[in-house]
Amino acid sequence: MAEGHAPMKQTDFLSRIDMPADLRRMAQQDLPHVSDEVRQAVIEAVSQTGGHLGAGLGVVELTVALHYVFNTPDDKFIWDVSHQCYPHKALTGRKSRLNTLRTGGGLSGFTSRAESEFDPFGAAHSSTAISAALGFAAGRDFMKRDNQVVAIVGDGAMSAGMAFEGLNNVGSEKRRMVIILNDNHMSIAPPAGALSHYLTELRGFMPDEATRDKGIADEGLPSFVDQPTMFDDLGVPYAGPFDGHDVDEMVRVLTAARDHDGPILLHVITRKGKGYGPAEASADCYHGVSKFNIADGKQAKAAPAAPNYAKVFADALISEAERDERVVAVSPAMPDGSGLTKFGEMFPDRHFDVAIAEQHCVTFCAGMAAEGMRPFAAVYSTFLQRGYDQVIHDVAIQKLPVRFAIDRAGMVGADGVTHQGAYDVAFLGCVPGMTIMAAGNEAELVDMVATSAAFDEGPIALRYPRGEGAGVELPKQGRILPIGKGVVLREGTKVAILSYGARRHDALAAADKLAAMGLSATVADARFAKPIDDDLVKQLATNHELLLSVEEGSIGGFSTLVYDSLARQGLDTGHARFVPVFMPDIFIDHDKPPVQVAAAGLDAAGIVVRVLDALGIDENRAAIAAAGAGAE
Ligand SMILES: Cc1ncc(C[n+]2csc(CCOP(=O)(O)OP(=O)(O)O)c2C)c(N)n1
Repeated sequence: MAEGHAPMKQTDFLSRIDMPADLRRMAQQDLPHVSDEVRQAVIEAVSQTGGHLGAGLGVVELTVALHYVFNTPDDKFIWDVSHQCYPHKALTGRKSRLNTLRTGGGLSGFTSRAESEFDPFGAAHSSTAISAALGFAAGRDFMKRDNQVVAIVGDGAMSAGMAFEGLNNVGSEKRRMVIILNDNHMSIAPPAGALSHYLTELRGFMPDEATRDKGIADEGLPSFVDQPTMFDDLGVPYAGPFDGHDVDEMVRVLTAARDHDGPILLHVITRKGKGYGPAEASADCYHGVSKFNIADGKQAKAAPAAPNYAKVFADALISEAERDERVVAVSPAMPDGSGLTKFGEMFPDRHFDVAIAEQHCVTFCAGMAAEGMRPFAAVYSTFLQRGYDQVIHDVAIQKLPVRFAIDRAGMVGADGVTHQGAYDVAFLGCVPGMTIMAAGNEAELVDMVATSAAFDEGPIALRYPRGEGAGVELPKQGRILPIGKGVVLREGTKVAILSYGARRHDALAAADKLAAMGLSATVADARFAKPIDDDLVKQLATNHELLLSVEEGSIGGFSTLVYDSLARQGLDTGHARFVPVFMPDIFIDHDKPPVQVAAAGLDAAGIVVRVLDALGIDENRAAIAAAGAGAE
């Protein structure tokens, strides 16, 4: 519950606000009440949908004050990561749809240009706001407009190289813009790195309320730090620290910042999860939650039917690390999500949380590999995109054995379009010398961890999806797989399905359905996209009428490598017709993962439909799809 106000009053203020202009007509003394009601609305909505809660609760007063002071949408707010934007959505015409957040067809969990003119820039990957805001400021100046631009950046996001690149440019460009450093002393996990220590020092300079009031009254944008900060030294004047939960203080400071000429950085101290007891009490401040019960904060999590892939990965890595002290694990700010917290507890000096720094993570691993270590870079597929040049330039060209453990590969569900793990096979597949594997199930993941630990010949990647495994038995110890070799799972005659990765169970289920229709299918698990198993491709292409590749990845990935194998071996004509099944070539929005998979035609029913289409068999496709959706 939001603090301080009885439920009766909850909608007295927010019900009068549809757009920020309505808020700006209110008296400043009403803003604490507005804040309480916004907080309550966010808690209620997220209790029904799940989503990012802690970050939004921490910026309620800041958001209310921002919309009170600035003239949105002419003035631009650029929310970094933008997982904290739910209060902003509540105040910008989307209040009635808050309970559709992150659900199919509902509001995005992030800012989205397509969704609202109050979202001038979309984000979900961190640390882009300063660069984008400077771009908006430069564009404004060229267009001779006079609107303000505000970047709101968390202390975690500030740890990334891109944030520093932006600051470096802001300090020399000197354009009129506001950077709000929203310091809640949390990333997803506790913040890592030296910047975090530095900010802790700055926070220590925050004086009491009376001194802050006097400083703001006297100077407008005072710095309470007793010497120039690193931001001042970079040419971006620093003001603060201020109390981000004091909405009056925020209004006064933001008004001064709005009228400031040139860049200014406001150091605003907030608390992640503020105003909701269970969030404040939890270690991760309810960064991301499932649906929950508001009264006690208990999250509705279905008991998992099988261990999730991240945990299986981490346990397998622990087992390798126990046998080999050269095995180390590196996570860019996602130790929990990657399952590595336990690894860190067991091997504190062999686990590195390098903060939100994927580029550094990759090159740091390259250095360790060059020195003879066996580093695992545990990075989500979507975030590895940021370390791509490092993969090529620092790792692959130098043939360094960095192990890329690529989690959340494939559909990610509610995080949606920005987080789909779609592209890794495509963007790694074109890099010379990469070895690329995908786990067909969690047992194969254990084998692939062992295989990569033992592989010193060059870079190697293993991809695995978000969520639960297929429920198969796990080996006690991983086996080292033969590099570049797939495996036939079931023999058939007419159709061959070559599965790459965790849609393997759908390929097998599709073969069952086809068998029931009198169509005999072979199913193979490719295991490797590169080097691809040419012999297996040849065998499947020459002994069947139809060859399907199945993968939960984008165009240009595994299917392209199968095409290439067929062409290189002269099998592209006069042999099996080739049907590539991959994710549709569109940006896929948020929804439940099974819905996304079915819509993409990657479930068993979708595979069957592709087979029937290719064979020209006129069956009732809708009925097949419906039966498939129920059965899988
Ligand atoms: C490039 C990138 N890497 C990792 C993430 C995952 N991630 C989402 S929010 C977050 C922490 C952000 O911390 P901070 O900026 O302090 O914001 P807070 O959640 O504390 O408000 C991380 C690591 C991401 N969104 N983008």
